[in-house]
Amino acid sequence: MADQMTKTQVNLFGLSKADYRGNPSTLCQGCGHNSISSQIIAACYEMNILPENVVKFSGIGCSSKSPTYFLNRSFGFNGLHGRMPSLATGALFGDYTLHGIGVSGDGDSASIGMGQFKHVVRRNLNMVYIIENNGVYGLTKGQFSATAEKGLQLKSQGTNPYMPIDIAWEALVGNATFVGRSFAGDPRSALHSYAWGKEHEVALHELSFVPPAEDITVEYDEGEAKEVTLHDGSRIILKKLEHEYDPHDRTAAMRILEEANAKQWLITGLIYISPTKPNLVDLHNLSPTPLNRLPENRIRPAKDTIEQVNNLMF
Ligand SMILES: Cc1ncc(C[n+]2csc(CCOP(=O)(O)OP(=O)(O)O)c2C)c(N)n1
Ligand SMILES: [Mg+2]
Repeated sequence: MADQMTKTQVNLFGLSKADYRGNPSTLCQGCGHNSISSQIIAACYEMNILPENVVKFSGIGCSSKSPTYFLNRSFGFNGLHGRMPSLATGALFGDYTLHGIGVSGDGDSASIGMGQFKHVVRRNLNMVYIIENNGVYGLTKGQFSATAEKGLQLKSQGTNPYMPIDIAWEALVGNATFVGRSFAGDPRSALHSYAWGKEHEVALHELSFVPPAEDITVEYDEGEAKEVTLHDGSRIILKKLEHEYDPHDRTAAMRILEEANAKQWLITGLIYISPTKPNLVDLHNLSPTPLNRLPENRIRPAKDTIEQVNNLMF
């Protein structure tokens, strides 16, 4: 009996939570990026996703470093700054049977990588694209990013004079088929209770030379607006979508984001979903065998075809 009680819990694949972990995080303690990594570990374990069937992508930044801190047994590519979408497109064309998870930052996606972001959304690549938005270029010491609020004052940066880019809005306008937003410190953000989150928490962090900050956690209900003070002293107002909100209605989604911008709210919840639009793989009618598993003689064009192409007059 005692033996049974100490037995490690496993999922349908017989894997324990530890099988979904990565290396210990080197990010600052209390950083929201770590909470997101924890939730990715918990979600993949709970959803019985085989780590070997996952491919992780990222660009450059603290957030983009975080795939090292989850799913050690998965494939992973760390790309150039802002260029993760190209990398992901190539890799998932090569093998569309893999689950793609991309992790990027607001600098990586909304500043240098904005063009890439808009196109990967437009093409509806079959992946989950997470943007860990802290309003700054964290890795290079906290310059304002393109998502920083106008008028935001930071000791080291002065006042931000520019209008912010709303990434959820950009995704929606760009024809994304799934747009959701959460606050890293919302314990119920993963559709589970606070108790569940605590119980399933994964220690990602041990040591750091940056003074550790407390994790910011906030609990608020559907329809509720809640002000939160961040580590740098800045404040945001979170507003969770109402229970009655219909995420299938794109016009309503645009209206709510526009209203939120006027009221300076950060809307959280499932903003938009369109389950029926074809993704990139469907659009290109790829072969049932993933391209990376086709033998060379099936990939190479026939001799006649090559001759035809070579003889084409432009
Ligand atoms: C081409 C290029 N330009 C600039 C940099 C410097 N740089 C490294 S990370 C970064 C910003 C990262 O910001 P964000 O994506 O928000 O990540 P965070 O660290 O905030 O998570 C910049 C500008 C770089 N590595 N490569
Ligand atoms: Mg950032």
